[in-house]
Amino acid sequence: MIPSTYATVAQHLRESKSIVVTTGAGMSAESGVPTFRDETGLWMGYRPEEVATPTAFARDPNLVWSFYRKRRADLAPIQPHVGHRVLAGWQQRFEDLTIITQNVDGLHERAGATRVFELHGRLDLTRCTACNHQQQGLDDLGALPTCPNCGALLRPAVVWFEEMLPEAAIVGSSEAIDRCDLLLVIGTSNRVYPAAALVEQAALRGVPIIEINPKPTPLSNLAGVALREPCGRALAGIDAAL
Ligand code: BV8
Ligand code: ZN
Repeated sequence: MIPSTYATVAQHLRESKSIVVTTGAGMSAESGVPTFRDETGLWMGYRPEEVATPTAFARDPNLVWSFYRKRRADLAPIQPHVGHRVLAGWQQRFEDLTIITQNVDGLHERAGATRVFELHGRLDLTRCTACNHQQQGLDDLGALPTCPNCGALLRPAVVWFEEMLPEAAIVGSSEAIDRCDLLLVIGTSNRVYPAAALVEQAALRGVPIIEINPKPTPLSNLAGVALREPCGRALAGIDAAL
């Protein structure tokens, strides 16, 4: 017996021509990546808005880099879970399915997803603060790495608070939202903008919105269907109902 909500979501997917799935830190929770705002809302003892900013990095590059050095080390052994694999499989099954993620862990791509907009960059990419040098990988770069080209400090190639999102990602995401006739919102607290504005943009178009999150969010009122459960189980259940 398939619970109605899985069958309902499966029906929406089958009837849609253009699907967008937006994901946040909750999408990676079942892979063992800590979320930002669950429980204490602290991020390994810090508030994200206090360490993930250019001001914090300028003020104390050692602290900010040590924070990312630990997250990079923690990410190295982590694998995508069934939910990442289901979404990647749906990109083969459905004609037009775009994933828009706030996550910087690269797990959608590792699971085989092909069309992914990464709004906030990637933790496994490091770039120079002064020239256009960048390097791929999660190897330990030491306490405070400097650029092999010009000697300036290196930084994680992620989007910090108060920084603009990559133009191509935000334009591509907005176009996907303008084209879609179904939006799944998975594992995000919908607190960070402009990522959360994409959900509001879809709602303004009257697109059916399905939220998959154990807890409600400030934008839950925009969702016609809410699956209040972990996304790995929900996505596997919906996939079985297709
Ligand atoms: C911008 C990369 C224009 C870094 C991140 C004042 C000055 C400047 C800007 C602002 C300001 N006030 C507000 C802003 C805008 C600001 C913002 O939105 N602030 C918030 C805090 C209010 N945004 C920005 O600054 C953006 N840039 O606006 O530029 C500008 C420029 C200059 C001046 C003004 C404006 C940049 C935002 C990007 C920040 N970078 N990450 C890094 O990772 O180190 S954000 C960070 O939060 C992550 O990317 C994360 O993904 C993201 C959002 O969090 P969520 O993904 O939603 O995660 P969260 O933990 O919150 O929630 C997890 C959810 O999962 C929960 O709901 C939970 O219930 C659920 N869950 C848990 N387990 C599961 C699950 N769901 C399903 N299954 C499970 N198993
Ligand atoms: Zn350099």
